Amino acid sequence: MEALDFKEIQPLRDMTGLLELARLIAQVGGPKKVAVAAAEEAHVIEAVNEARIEGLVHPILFGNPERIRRIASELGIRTQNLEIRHAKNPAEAAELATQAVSSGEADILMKGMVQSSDFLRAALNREWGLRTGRLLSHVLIYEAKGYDRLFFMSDGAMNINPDLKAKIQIVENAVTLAHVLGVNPPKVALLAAVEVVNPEMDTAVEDAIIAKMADRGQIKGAVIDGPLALDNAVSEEAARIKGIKSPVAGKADILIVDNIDVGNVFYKSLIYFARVRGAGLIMGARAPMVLTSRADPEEVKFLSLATAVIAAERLPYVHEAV
Ligand code: COD
Repeated sequence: MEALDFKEIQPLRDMTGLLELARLIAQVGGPKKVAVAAAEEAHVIEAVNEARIEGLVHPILFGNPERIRRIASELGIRTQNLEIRHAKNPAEAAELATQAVSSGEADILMKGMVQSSDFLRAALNREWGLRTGRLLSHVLIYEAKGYDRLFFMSDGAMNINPDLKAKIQIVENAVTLAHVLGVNPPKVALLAAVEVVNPEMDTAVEDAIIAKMADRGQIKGAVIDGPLALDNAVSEEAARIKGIKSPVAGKADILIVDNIDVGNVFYKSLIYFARVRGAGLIMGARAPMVLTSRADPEEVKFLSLATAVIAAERLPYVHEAV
């Protein structure tokens, strides 16, 4: 019998399916190694420990060993099961965890109790970081009531105010993650407040340029349109009422926002008000990176790890196919 590989998969439609695939990958190939930068935070320890018990990951925790052990004990976690490595401060923990991934010792990098900007700067370090020459960007993956598909939203956590060139790479990174989760080709909506190209709205003009580039085959692997307002991107009825004729309208898988403020409020509204199950990954680096907000619920961190396990396994196949 041929060995089971994960080159071809069915499109994942919800977090339950995503978790099942992550479990299967770990069953077949063993747990992925995850290097955690500054692990002295309860939600992080809980999430990596749950993923460890499920066999998804083998965590290597960088930080203050005493504090990590104390938090773990308070959570009822047996510390002898954890691999802990000393770092004298969060910046050093970010450096050591990043090096564990860039040296190939670990498969996934995860942010703990360290400022996002310090964590990201470590990943961008020219000597020992995880740069590929591509833009790094954050993608949120979430499921929503009443929809039979996963949504991808970017970028609400890394790129502050992307220009046209950066926005194109943000689209491409989100498309790569959709392919990783079997959604191929995904439908991409470039979000704006309007669905007409208003010359006074620079970002809507950029959206129209990106859509035209996609039409001409300059961006591959996805069906792309914009500008589209959120309602007519995800509701076929809204698109019909507004008379929008577009293969993406009402059917979008990927939602691209203009800047970090829009994306971050979008992300946190979903998690706090709508209580959706979500996960976040940084794409574009040499390995998947889990960057969740320090206050994010443990489930977001756990699901992000599961997504990273799939990405660590499938990214080489997805890159091969391009
Ligand atoms: N991808 C690849 N390379 C990048 C990126 C990127 N997204 N951003 C910067 N670089 C490279 C630049 O090309 C340059 O070579 C070097 O990194 C430094 O660039 P600067 O000076 O523009 O970058 P920094 O160090 O000032 O900032 C980069 C951050 C990622 C730290 C910054 O963009 C940031 O703070 N983003 C917001 C993070 C955040 O607070 N998120 C909160 C939500 S969790």
